[in-house]
Amino acid sequence: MRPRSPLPPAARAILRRDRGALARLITQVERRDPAVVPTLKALYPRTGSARIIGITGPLGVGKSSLVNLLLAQLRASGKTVGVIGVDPSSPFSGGSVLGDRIRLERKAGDPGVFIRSMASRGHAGGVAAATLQAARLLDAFGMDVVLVETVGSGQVDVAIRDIASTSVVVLVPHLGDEVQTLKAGLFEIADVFCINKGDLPGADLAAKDLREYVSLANNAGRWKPEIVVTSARDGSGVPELWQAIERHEAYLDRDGGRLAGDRRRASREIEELVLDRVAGDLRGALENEPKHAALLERVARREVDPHTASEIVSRTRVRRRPPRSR
Ligand SMILES: Nc1nc2c(ncn2[C@@H]2O[C@H](COP(=O)(O)OP(=O)(O)O)[C@@H](O)[C@H]2O)c(=O)[nH]1
Ligand SMILES: [Mg+2]
Repeated sequence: MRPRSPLPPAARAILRRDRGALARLITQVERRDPAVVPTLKALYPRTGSARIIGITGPLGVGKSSLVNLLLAQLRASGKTVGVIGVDPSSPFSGGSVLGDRIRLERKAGDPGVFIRSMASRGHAGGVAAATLQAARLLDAFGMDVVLVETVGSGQVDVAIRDIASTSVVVLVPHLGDEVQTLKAGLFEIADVFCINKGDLPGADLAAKDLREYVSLANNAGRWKPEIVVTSARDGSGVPELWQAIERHEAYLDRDGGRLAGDRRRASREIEELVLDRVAGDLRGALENEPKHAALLERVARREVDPHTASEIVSRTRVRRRPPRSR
């Protein structure tokens, strides 16, 4: 093995718990600045102790309100907490739909809390990747818990499984549109269902329906999603919500699920990174390499079809030149 190189200054700043450095690094991650990569590499071995909890579900169900209450409760029990809010953005305007920048007030000067709102512009995969790196920076920074609120954008919501060890799906009593959302894959990712706005009529019925739904699912021997009714208006059920999250976390530790989950997440992350790299390389090659220029020309002239061309390109790209020796 190579001797360990000294930590990059930005990585050292994170380990010193420098909040300014943390904010700057998250911005770099958000902009996909390649300069941040050595820091991310150096910090990776220092991560893995934070509990990363995803809070997801349709707009307006009370996710931000619940995050606020969970934050207060966790701080009261002495835990340090990072919060990441992923904003909804309109694919048409590229702007924020409701300007729903997370409405959380950090208790002035509390060093045990770091709140960050991330834009969700760009493709879902990119947003998820940036969110994962931001959560990991908060982990390296030393936060005990990282709460990640994702909003409304189905793909990002589902991608929370590739970021968080426990995913909470928040719903409200009158399931209408939410049923559609469930079909879109939210049901499969839930470790805990939270029926919020329990102060409104219908919460018990919704919980009962959901309980039936969960009991029908074929998950023998595996974790059965818990169902908790909360009201962010009066705070009821919030301690029970956290207990359900903790039970799931304990279950992961008991049955080797944490390592399995981390392995699955590693596979997804590496896949994304390799695809990014390959896509970049390939685009450059197709546009710049003379041998490909001739091929593109032939495809344009209908002498070769694009399928055959893709086979030719894949074959030549796989046989890579070995790295030059120094
Ligand atoms: N009645 C009631 N209203 C709530 C509750 N939780 C949140 N709300 C309200 O629902 C609206 C949306 O809440 P918000 O936390 O922003 O939802 P988010 O979009 O899921 O983050 C706000 O007006 C909240 O005051 C609740 O438990 N009961
Ligand atoms: Mg919100």
